[in-house]
Amino acid sequence: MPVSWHCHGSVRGRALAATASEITQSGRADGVARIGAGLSSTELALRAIDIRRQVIEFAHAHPDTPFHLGGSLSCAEIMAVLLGTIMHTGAGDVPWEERDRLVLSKGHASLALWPALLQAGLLSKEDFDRGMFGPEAVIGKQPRRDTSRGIELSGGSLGMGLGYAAGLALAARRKNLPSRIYCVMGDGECDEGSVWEAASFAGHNRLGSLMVIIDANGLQLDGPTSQVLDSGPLTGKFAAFGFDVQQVDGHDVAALANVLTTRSDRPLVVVAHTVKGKGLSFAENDVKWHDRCLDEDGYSRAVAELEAARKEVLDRAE
Ligand SMILES: Cc1ncc(C[n+]2csc(CCOP(=O)(O)OP(=O)(O)O)c2C)c(N)n1
Ligand SMILES: [Mg+2]
Repeated sequence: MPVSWHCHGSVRGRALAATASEITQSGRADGVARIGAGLSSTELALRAIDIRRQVIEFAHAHPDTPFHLGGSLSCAEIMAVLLGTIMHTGAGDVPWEERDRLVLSKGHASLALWPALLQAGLLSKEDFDRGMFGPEAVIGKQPRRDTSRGIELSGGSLGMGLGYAAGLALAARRKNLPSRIYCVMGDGECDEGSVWEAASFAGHNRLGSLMVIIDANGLQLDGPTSQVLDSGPLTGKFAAFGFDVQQVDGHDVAALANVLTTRSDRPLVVVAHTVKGKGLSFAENDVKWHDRCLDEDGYSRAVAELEAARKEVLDRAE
């Protein structure tokens, strides 16, 4: 079944890939401070809502398939900010080899990655129309590596992304490339031992182009992260491995953009405090929604709540 896709004015298909400056010029003059490549905080907040809307459209298109809704909804602002304003994606603005790379280590949140890649012009509407399952699909329940579309790593097995991202950062240094590497991880994922081997490697090598964003929503598959295996405080642990450490509200696009523009000769970890299931009142902070089907009633409520959130962002901008 083709996947229904949802987009507003700022979303562009691959064929219509816009450079950062084109997006700046097409941005609305809403008087809100402009960030990074030129999108305003209002535009980024709207993009995050578009991402959430597309997450539920995927689930609605496949009512019998459980999807990782909670962890996709919690990272919508992180995705919107990274691909909307922070990253040089290579979609027209920098030579392809010099592009920044996004490694979605928490690959089960791919439902948030697809609309963000669509917004960035790295995926197209046609890619969406190929569906999520079967040999023709380029998007799916977990990412399958396709660097030509900005899908830098196959995912699903937690704990693998940071080591890969550290390797990309070292390779970029050796090749003298300006690329930055962004690795998005879950807080539960930090229970994996491989994360700490990779962190040790990144700190030792002072991989300053590596930026790790932890979607710290406090929950994992079957309970609170603090109860399943408490890996906190993550800030102190990453600092001990040689990282610079920042904490932000992971739903505050301006704060996220601000922290992700900091530069140093050490890797950075941003602990982004988020709400699992963010945007759907009935799913927020409820571990039931980690991986679940969305019924018709849930879909209708979700659409209404996201439309209300959109209106609130627009009203605030006036
Ligand atoms: C190596 C490995 N073990 C177990 C799983 C099953 N699994 C999928 S998601 C998940 C919970 C992850 O929690 P967290 O990293 O906090 O993600 P989020 O809350 O953002 O969904 C688990 C255990 C997996 N994908 N990979
Ligand atoms: Mg979590």
